[in-house]
Amino acid sequence: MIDNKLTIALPKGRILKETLPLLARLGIVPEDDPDSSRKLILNTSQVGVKIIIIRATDVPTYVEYGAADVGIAGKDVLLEYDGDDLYEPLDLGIARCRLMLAGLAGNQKVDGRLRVATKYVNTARNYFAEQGKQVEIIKLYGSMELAPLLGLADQIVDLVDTGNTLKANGLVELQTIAEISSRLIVNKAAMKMKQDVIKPFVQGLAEVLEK
Ligand code: PRT
Ligand code: MG
Repeated sequence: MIDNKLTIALPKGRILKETLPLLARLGIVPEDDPDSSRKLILNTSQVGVKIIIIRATDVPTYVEYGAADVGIAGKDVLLEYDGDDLYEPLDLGIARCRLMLAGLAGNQKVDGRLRVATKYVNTARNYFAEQGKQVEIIKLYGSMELAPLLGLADQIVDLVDTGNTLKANGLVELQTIAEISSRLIVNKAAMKMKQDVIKPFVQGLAEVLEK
């Protein structure tokens, strides 16, 4: 079905907070306050433009399958995402941080294979494979900083911004794996079939970013 509507997928949390002002400058303002509303689909000040609010890790999935035409996701989420049917036309430069390898301060002896805890298992595996290192990756869903403290893992792969979280837990930065910021992603079919709406949207966002 071809229509001229635009559905934008946004993750809740810090990316949403930093994205709403950019959309507002394009004249796209949600009708309900995303912080207080329980609605998952928000109408906006522009007829036909909807915002859906979902988990950060679900944004690429909604966009790849065309359930949303465009979305905004952290590069960390995109690196980890197991699909490649997405366009990534814009770096929004928001929600910046680094994906890092970190470990306990001081020299750490590792018996046998290095154990690395992370929620970014694909990215971590690729990173160590590129270095020709055999490591054991342990999947966690949060609070990675805890793993080395309790001996669950020797090191972690996690996002670092100020470094305060690492420091507070006696961990130090070992290596930067990737510089992270949020990206606009676009469904490939929509990019062709809905050019009339998508092109001005991408262009408008690019202009807002330049100012
Ligand atoms: O559900 P989930 O927790 O996965 O995501 P969320 O809905 O809570 O989203 P949110 O608000 O945590 O944002 C996630 C996205 O924001 C990430 O995918 C990144 O692209 C981006 N981002 C930018 C960050 C950070 N900076 C960041 N510092 N996401 C998380 N952190 C965490 C980090 O994991 C660590 O625990 O903040 C802590 C480190 O911060 P510092 O300042 O102490 O170093
Ligand atoms: Mg979080």
